[in-house]
Amino acid sequence: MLLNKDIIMDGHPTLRLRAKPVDLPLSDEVFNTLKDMMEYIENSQDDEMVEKYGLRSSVGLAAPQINKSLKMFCMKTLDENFKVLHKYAVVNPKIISYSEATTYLPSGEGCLSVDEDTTGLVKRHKKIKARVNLVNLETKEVKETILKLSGYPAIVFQHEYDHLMGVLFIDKISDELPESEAIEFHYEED
Ligand code: K3U
Ligand code: NI
Repeated sequence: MLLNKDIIMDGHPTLRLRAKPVDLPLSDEVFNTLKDMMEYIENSQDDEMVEKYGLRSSVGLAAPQINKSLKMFCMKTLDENFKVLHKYAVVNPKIISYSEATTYLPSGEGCLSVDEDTTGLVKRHKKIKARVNLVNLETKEVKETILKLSGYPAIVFQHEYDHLMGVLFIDKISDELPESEAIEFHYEED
């Protein structure tokens, strides 16, 4: 089971590498790593597990963050309307097109590999289209898929994708985003 101590922090050289493509078919080792990454995200969204293990809540985790320089990440989040679940274990993704229109999270982005107190506004494409290999974490089946995402899930995807390129959100923080439209999203429904 992955814990906070397994996550490397800004300053570690692995976070600045371009990750290597994952060999397909998936090895058992890589498959088990993806399962561990998704388990971390799910545990981090469970109040009891957060309390018990002191986890930092997250909606995504990329392999470089656990010191594995491989092109793969997991994400699990609802869309901004709390309607559609976007749960993906992604291998060798490539963003093939994106909207000119941009957006950002008005509450700012954070990152498990950056000090908890650091947040910032980051301009992201509002819509993206990516070619990915989606891994079924029950069956180990891998399916090449075109993912079309918009809004909050697209922001999470771009944040994780950046980790595979050696880029952190702190590299992209802007003070003002006049030409972007803030996404209407709140972490908790009260
Ligand atoms: O954004 C976070 C969040 C946590 C609980 C509920 C809702 C949101 C926490 S930070 C996060 O999830 C990072 C994870 C990282 F760094 F490992 F990739 C991903 C992320 C943060 C902000 C915007 C998009 C993605
Ligand atoms: Ni991050």
